[in-house]
Amino acid sequence: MGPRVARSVGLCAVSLVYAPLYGATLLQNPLARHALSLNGDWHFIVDSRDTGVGRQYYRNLNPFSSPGVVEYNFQTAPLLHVPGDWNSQRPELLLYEGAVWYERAFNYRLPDGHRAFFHVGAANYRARVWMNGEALCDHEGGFTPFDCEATKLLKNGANFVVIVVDNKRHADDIPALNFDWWNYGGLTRDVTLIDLPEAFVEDYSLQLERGAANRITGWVKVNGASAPQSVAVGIPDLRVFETAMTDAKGLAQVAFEAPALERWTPERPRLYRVQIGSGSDHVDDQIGFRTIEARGTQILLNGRPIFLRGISLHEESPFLSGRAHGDDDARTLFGWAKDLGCNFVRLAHYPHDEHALRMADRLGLLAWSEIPLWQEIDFGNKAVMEKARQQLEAMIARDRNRAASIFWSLTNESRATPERNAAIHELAAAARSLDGTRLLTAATNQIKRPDAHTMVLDDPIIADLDVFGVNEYIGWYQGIPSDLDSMAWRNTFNKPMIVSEFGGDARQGFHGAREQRWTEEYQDEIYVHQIAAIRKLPFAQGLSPWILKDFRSPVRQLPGIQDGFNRKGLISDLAERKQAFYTLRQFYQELASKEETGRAQ
Ligand code: GCB
Repeated sequence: MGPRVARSVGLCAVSLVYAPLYGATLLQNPLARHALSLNGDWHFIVDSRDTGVGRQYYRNLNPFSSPGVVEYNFQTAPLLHVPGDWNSQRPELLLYEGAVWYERAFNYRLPDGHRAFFHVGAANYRARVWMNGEALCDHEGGFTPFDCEATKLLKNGANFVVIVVDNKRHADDIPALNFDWWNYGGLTRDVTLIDLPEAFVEDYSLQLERGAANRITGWVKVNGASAPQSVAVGIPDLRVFETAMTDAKGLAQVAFEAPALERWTPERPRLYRVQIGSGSDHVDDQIGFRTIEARGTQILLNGRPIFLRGISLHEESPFLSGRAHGDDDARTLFGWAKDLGCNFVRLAHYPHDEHALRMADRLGLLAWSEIPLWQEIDFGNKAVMEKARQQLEAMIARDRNRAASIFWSLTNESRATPERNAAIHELAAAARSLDGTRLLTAATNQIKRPDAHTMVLDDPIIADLDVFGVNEYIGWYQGIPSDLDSMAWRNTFNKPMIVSEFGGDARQGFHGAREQRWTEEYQDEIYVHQIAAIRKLPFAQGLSPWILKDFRSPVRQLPGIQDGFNRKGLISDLAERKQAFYTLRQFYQELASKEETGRAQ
């Protein structure tokens, strides 16, 4: 569906109405497709008064050769690099929240009978696209990809594309008005133009069946075929070559044994080259196979109990404090996590870049992915929950072939209202119907404190989850670190728990007594007591303290300490390690060597 755009030229501000993408095409594995990369420099115009639609910026007119008054000119406008947020590229845009128009010209020739899809890895928060001056598509949601078929709007030869990206916050958005991270705007992930034959492999899912050592099941979806198609799935290293026929919906089911399969683990993250084809279309992927289950209070990877030695992280670049993207940022951030001794990362608080999940696959890091249902969301509002469903669906669809992805997380620290409980119940059902092979989780801080020494973990949404995360800030927002020593934790559900957040702010290089807040010593003291408490909890199956690296946040303004950064990082924004990094590392090294000994026995 095209955007509804007012056509009058003028100064009037036009507020954008966005059509839902739900049910639209979402290409599996866009990174492996034959594509023209549109990454690079784009011209931009800041539109703080929303006049660009009225002034028809999307037509990309030349003010010196067009009739009438044209008060813009992309050709002489400054440049922004894509992928990348605008905030960290231009000092004057550091705090900007509003619309920015992007324009880029390119040469193109689509082979006869082929189809072209305009792919955007992410645009925060709303985006509307015009191809050669014609409306192409809209998207809402700052961290999920979208693909718009542009076949009919493309020309052989010179083309141009215009996109307006708008990161204004609204109460009925996801996330909503307030959140503790930087609202980086722009085309923050890859932009490509993908060339596909008339009928092509749109999507596929291949998973190791639970409880089975080497049975792989899944499906392949073909788009654009008028009759049933044969699809082929090959895994050369396993001597697998299977074929199946598509049904009326274009879906072909596959199931086969792979006797020689080596299962993916964090220690040996074995990925197989998987070839999927139908007709003239072929796509290659790198897929690892493993199972993940929850049984009682345990988490089982490939049938064996695993303890998740984790860390939380925002998708913020390691050295520049802008939005991270691509392989290099992921390799650096995850490299730090590996150095800390992690086998697990909590990717907070929104779906991270596809490159990051693929890097986690390669490096052997299990991953928790979440949608940004962060704290105050309008759970009673059906339109908002429809957006939540779309973001959940896009996250699962994109990453369902990643061995690293083990958790879909539904919310972070939302209040336990009846509306929220009902909404999460529905989202959990939706997630299970989209992917029955992963575990559902959420991070809750709805903890009852009947007395100073007891925490009751009974958030009603835990009933809908397989594993629950608890965010608790004892020693920082509540009490002092030694309060943890005598704390009783009551798990009212017979389910595994992860301490999904704990921590405290420390300015790297600021030293003092262990009782003095904001020092590295105080942060370390929190870690010492938290680790001691977690050691005693039989149902704790992991932790992902808050957080790997200091990150920009507009609500952290303590001068000389925070200066616009949340300082709960184990590593500063300038990549310097704090004391607590080494305390956590020591704990993780001890756990890893015990695990190693256990495996050897
Ligand atoms: C939390 C939130 C996280 C914040 C953190 C903090 O509980 O989940 O987004 O950044 O606390 O530092 O307060």
